[in-house]
Amino acid sequence: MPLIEPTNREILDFRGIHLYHAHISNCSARVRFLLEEKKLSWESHHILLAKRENITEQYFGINPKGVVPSLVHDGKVITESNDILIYLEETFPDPSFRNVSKEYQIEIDRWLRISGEVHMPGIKTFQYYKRNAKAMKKTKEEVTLYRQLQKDPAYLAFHGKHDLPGQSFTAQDAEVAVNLLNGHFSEMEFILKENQWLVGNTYTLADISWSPTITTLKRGGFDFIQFPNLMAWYDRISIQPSFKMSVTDWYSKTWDKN
Ligand SMILES: N[C@@H](CCC(=O)N[C@@H](CS)C(=O)NCC(=O)O)C(=O)O
Repeated sequence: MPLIEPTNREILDFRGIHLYHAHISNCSARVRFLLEEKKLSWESHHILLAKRENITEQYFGINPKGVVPSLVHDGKVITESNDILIYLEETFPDPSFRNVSKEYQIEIDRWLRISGEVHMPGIKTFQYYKRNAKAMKKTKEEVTLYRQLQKDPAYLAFHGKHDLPGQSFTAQDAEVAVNLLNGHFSEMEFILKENQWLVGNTYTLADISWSPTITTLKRGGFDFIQFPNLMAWYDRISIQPSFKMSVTDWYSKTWDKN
């Protein structure tokens, strides 16, 4: 996993665990959830995406894609939520959520990779289509600043489809996203018919990574009717106090600035 060389040098002096995150963000939530499962203390740098607090030179100096989450640990920066899970697992292995056979570790890594791959074409596309509200649109000035700061072509293309009034993801985009996600949920449903957890019948990083995604999609009205075993798995995880504290409580918070 590549470490980021931050241009924002302020953070090099940070000691301990610092997390830049948003309250409603499945990528942020999976990291908060693992931190809670490992009982690690961390300092919160809460970013209000609706207020564009991520679209600043300072924040792009930490995360070159301008997205949350970003972890800073003793001055080292790690981005990409699933890479952060692996980093935390390797750095703080007790308790472990990947202490399984090599074969199962490969399977955990596959689920983490899929989680990363489907975020933009699946989850993010579905959510932006569903929440295509005026409030999410950027002003012309915000678009100009975003285009100056953002160097990643995939993010430029994604936000270019949505940012200004009159632009939006289409029902067809949403259908492609739903089909992509349903393909993975069908596989999970098949596994969870016979097993309690996604990999090796053991509670692992795969469960920790994917469960907050379900929270986000449920809030967006995603239809899970054909996946009863997946829902039972989600219920088993989401009733845990650690999940409530790190995921659902944050999702239900309101922020005066938001
Ligand atoms: N692949 C990245 C995706 C990060 C991402 O897109 N985060 C969203 C919130 S879940 C975000 O920051 N959105 C604001 C934006 O795209 O400008 C990860 O897993 O960390």
